[in-house]
Amino acid sequence: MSGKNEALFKSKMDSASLAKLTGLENDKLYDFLADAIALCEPAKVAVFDDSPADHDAIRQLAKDNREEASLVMDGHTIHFDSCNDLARDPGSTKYLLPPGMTLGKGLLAMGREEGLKEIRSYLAGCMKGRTMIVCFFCLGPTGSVFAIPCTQITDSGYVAHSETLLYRGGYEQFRKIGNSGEFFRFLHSAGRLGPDLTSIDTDKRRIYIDIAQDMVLSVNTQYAGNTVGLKKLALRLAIRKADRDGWLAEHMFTLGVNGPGGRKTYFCGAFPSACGKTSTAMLPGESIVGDDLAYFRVIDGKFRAANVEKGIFGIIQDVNPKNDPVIYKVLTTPGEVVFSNVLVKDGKPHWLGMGCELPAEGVNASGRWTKGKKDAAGREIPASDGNARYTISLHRLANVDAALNDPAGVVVGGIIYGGRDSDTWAPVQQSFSWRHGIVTMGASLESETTAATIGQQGVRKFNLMSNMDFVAIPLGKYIQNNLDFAAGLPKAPPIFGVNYFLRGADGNYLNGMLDKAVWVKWAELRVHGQVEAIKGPTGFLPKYADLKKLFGQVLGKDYTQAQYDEQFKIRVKENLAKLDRITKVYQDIADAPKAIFEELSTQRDRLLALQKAKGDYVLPEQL
Ligand code: SPV
Ligand code: MN
Repeated sequence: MSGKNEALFKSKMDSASLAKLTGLENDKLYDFLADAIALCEPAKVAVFDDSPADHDAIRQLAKDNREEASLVMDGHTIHFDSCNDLARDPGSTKYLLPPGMTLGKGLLAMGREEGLKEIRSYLAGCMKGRTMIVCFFCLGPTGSVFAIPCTQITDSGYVAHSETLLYRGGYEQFRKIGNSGEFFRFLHSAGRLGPDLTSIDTDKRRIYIDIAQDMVLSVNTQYAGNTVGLKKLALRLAIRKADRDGWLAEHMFTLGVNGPGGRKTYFCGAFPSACGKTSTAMLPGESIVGDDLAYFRVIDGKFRAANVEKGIFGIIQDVNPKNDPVIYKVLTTPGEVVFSNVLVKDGKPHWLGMGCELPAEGVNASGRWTKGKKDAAGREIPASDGNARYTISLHRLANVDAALNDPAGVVVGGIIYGGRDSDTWAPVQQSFSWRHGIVTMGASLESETTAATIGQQGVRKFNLMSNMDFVAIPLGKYIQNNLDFAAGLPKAPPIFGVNYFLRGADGNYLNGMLDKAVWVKWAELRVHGQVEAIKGPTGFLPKYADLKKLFGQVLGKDYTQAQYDEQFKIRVKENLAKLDRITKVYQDIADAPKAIFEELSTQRDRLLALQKAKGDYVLPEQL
């Protein structure tokens, strides 16, 4: 450590913190910290390692800072964000580009120098009178080929506490990398705080990704998606690192599906929000490895995935004993849970869709709340926010998979891409090949955004592999990396497309909430070649008899031919319209791989041929 850094650190920290820092022998880290101290001017600096005592101290700090308050149940705390700060802010999240570099269409970026100047002006002096927290976490299982050590500097005990729940400790990992290894750096400040301890200057909220330095700076915000460095901020850096090193960083869950004879097959799945991602990852009777982020690597010729995280930052709305019994139990029993932006009454958390009547008053992100309270724009404020969340560690769940921390990750048997439309995609189908799946499923994901009024079509939003907000390299390159990833493998995992949201002529959903359990079991059998399928124009479709059997086995439900026909009939016209929309998207992307246009065009040929022969709506039996 340089004498200058040492003197600065000594002036700000106690001997225990200094010893932890000295133990790391990492000059790049010391320079990062010294710069952060000089810029943010904290009253003191506290360094935390992976020990339970230090994690207790972080938990306590979140309470001492009054960013979290204890609820009546042991281990439960509540955190509120500002009313203007309840979700990720893609509009204020930008890549900082060195001179001469471009990322292409669809990625928000600005010049590095200009961006650093702006955000550093907001960070200047922001921690006066506060404690700067310095902690270390690891993306992926520690000691594994997936592991990326990270350091988080923040003035928020809530951010650090969330990270202790969501990520594996990284202090020991830092010791291992010494002076030479790569690591990601995150500097965050909540900025000026109001009397309720929430960020005031949310109009100056900035999340800037300094890609040249593997560093993210974030200020004037508290919402975890903007502040917890290892979550979506690190995903952007990881996508760049994966591009450099030849692997993939994906916005995917990892699920273990139990097959016949005690076999377990792992699936990774990408779904835009509100398309059924968590409920698929938490399917009853299966096991969860992760609900949000996966790294893919080929190891010894096998396609393997690891959960980047070890916890869940999940949407709480509609978690109830009927639909999510496992999560509900964790949220209603003693043990560590951070609730955010729910309604609190008498020290208890309440949220929309929890399965019981909510109190008519209490405290929520808007402050004291009574039913009917309106916001500044005159809109009624709901009891709890639609993006209110819970933060827990995965080990609390009864269905956590034993391989969660396996340094080799799990072998991926299949990939699932889940969209949301009322009238186009079949409930489940399998692609013809890796390339066909990547292009017509992953790179064609759309989700209807409106709470579709009966009969009316929702507004469809394109979301490339559900990773659109996080792709940090040109979009075409990202797709090409996906296409190439499985190319050298003896057997690429089959790719499945699912859609849980088809509606009938009466506007009602054609499927029950739990039918996805059947689709996943069918996919499991397909991975092992144990059921046949019907070749349609957009993929392999299940046979009625196989689904009928699975509905009986998995859900104890009957499944009629009429239901099957309505759900799986090929909607030729709507599929052609979708192809038009997607083709248009890619015509606008300068580096879109040729494979995209080839796959989309052959899919169109197949659909047109079918339309000519059999019309706009065709039953699988007619193929
Ligand atoms: C998502 O929005 O995809 C999340 C939550 O998983 S956030 O941390 O906000 O990204
Ligand atoms: Mn996510």
